[in-house]
Amino acid sequence: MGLVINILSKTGVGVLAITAALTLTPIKADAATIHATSADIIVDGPRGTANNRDEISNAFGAADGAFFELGYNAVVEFQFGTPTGQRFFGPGSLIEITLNNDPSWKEAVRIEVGIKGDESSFVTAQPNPFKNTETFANPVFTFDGIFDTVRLTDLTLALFGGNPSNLSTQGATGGFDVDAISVSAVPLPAAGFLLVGALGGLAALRRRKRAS
Ligand SMILES: [Ca+2]
Ligand SMILES: [Ca+2]
Repeated sequence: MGLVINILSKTGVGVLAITAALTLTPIKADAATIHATSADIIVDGPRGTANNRDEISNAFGAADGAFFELGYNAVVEFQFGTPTGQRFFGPGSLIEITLNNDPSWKEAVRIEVGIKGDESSFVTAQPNPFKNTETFANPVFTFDGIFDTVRLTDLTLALFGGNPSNLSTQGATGGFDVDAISVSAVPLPAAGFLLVGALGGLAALRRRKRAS
């Protein structure tokens, strides 16, 4: 038995250690980018209809030029990944359809992140407000922690004015136009269990080796 355990400890432990290393490595370095895959309109607001901007699924997936207009003062919560509701960390990216287009079509949002249904968990991301008039090399928003929901609150009317009763005129921009939102996926629980399993296996093998 001593020989068998010895071989196990030399080969098995090596494999387990490599498994643990591979499991850990991608967490921060090459975290998968996940896009919005579902949304709930918490507070609706007046928006236009041109270019299918009233279609919320235009805000899902990677940036493609199709967009969803939040509507003045609207509050919308987005979730991410497949299956949706995946946990994530920052930074995030928010693509507005006329980004970097000051002075036309000025729009802004407040970005918050939190755990769905737990109001006390929500924190405000930076920059706040997030304005499409700013020049972004990369339209990034930042925050600390792990969450499952990005909440956008339209601030366009409050910051830039507009005319909610006539969304078809120049200067009445409607709310913020969301082409795409993305964040970094927290690896699925399976990865964590693998790691725990590997470490548990290591400890067990060490105990057995000592016992022999
Ligand atoms: Ca708009
Ligand atoms: Ca889009």
